[in-house]
Amino acid sequence: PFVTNILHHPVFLSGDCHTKFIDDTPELFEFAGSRDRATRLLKFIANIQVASPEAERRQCSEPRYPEAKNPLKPGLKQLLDAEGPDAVKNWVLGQKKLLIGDTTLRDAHQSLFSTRLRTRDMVLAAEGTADILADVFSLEMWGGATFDVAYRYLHESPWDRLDQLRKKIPNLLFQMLLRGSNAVGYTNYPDNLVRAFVAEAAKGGIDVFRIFDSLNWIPGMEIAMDEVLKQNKICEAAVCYTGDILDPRRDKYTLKYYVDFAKEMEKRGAHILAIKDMSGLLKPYAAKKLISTLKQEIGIPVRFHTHDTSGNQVAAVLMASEAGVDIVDTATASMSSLTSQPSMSSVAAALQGTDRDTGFDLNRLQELDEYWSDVRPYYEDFDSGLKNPMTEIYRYEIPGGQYTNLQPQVVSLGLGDRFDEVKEMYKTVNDMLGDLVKVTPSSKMVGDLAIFMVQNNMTPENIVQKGEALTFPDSVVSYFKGMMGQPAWGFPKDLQRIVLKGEKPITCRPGELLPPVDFDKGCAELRKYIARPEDRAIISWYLYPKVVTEYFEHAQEYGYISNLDSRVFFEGMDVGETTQVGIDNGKTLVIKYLGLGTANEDGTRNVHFELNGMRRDVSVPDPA
Ligand code: 3PY
Ligand code: ZN
Repeated sequence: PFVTNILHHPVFLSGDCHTKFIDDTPELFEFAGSRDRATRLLKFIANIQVASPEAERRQCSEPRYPEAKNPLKPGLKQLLDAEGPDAVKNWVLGQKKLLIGDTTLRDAHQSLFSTRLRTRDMVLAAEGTADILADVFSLEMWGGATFDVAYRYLHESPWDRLDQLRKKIPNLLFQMLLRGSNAVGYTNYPDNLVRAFVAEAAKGGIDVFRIFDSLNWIPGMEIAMDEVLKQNKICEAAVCYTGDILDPRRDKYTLKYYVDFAKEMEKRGAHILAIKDMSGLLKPYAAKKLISTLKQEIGIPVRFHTHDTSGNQVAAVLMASEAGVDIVDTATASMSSLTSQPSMSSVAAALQGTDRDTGFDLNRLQELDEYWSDVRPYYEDFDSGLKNPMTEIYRYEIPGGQYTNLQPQVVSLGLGDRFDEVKEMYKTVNDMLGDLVKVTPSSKMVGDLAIFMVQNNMTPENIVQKGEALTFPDSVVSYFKGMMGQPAWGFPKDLQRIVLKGEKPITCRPGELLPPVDFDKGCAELRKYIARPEDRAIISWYLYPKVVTEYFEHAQEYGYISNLDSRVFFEGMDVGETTQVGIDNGKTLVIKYLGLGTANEDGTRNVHFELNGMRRDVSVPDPA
């Protein structure tokens, strides 16, 4: 009813769409309450029950929750808010201990189970986290792939995640990963959209922005860095690490390359320089060399981010610590290691009694480890299942997050038995393109091209000839067009011609050509779904129009389901099982599942529940 209300409203039809219109037009809200929120929730559960009636549901016990035992003290968040980013930078430089960043709520689950961690499971541990991790440098809990995945697969708003965590964790610096002009997406966006996104994230509570470009192309970082500085937040500029500085045959990504980049970042006002080792390639002795050199060459704090795919990275962290690194990234032990970050407890234990002792209490860290080890089984279906460290990562150079996604992607294309070939082709493509930095989105492009070449039986020798007749994957076209920026050593010209099929590549910053987005237009579009689209919703819609539209459609159909227990969300309920769902105004719905009913002639099936003690049946389409 709302949709028709608004679309047929004369003011709307006149095209005059301002916030005022909604404020001035209360009749648009008549739909509110017309659809029963409980029924929508029951329908959501009923769909899961109907889709997997026989499935063996995983039994998970109630997690052991970490406790908040101490009154919260003002933390670095308060220092930043009161005195600004330079005060935080100087505080870091004055510390003797090794500072720790925690990635559990972002990179760890992105790299271990395809970014599926739900806000609810984060929030249930939030108060304990605020206490136990009171001395971390920052909590990485936003950005990267979490933005898209939250909307697309979890049907929840990443902004809501930010709000909920902020409320319960007022003391810690919140950090996000920002892909420069690609923001939290896979392609360059118009400058005004990148700026609006940064400003809104800052307003929502992000304090530290780790900014990188997927080709280490500095113009791709400019707009985002500039806006973070304008917002008076912490600008952590990242150089993506690839190759091997200790291998003289890898003569593109040398020590000098990284030092020059770091100096440029310092000159441009970065408060922190991050070495972003997304594939875990910075070996222990290389870490020592790189960090001791950087500490001599630049005056801002140096931070080390890595993935432990090879099993070598606790050692690399310790070498970095010896070399004077200021901050390292780790994850809670039960969310650490392999494609994720090294374990916080391991690093803390290794440094006990040294002059770089982190000060963390291992017993308290264990409370967090226990919680996350109890929660992980909910996500088993998305878990990569990797069992052992792999030094093959030094050959393939595949980022932690991509490694766990590549296999299911290859399987879904029916190439499951050719995964080894795809990995080998990933390396071949990298060599063919001139040795690239591979991180989202350039890594996705390399992966897409590798799969495409395996599918079409292509080799570097025949790709130009065979490629004449083929349409290349979108990411590959976008890359060769220059829409991901410029690779330091240029494009292979023959291949570029074949991929672009006559289209002209660009050589400038894509943001100079992309027309600014018109936020009023996005606002009008979203009013089909929500009465008062907030700026954040409009920004999200421009980043991911289709995904965000589907998110709002889902919300219209099923309501906001983010308070649903994760076991129910992923697995459904056993007959006789009860679950409680908090809705607004402090109300709780008590839902008991009674079982599947009969199939109806119209292709639906009845599903029986008890809602707050009263029998409620809903019918949903039956795929069987
Ligand atoms: C992302 O861009 O999401 C990454 O984690 C890159 O490492
Ligand atoms: Zn990472």
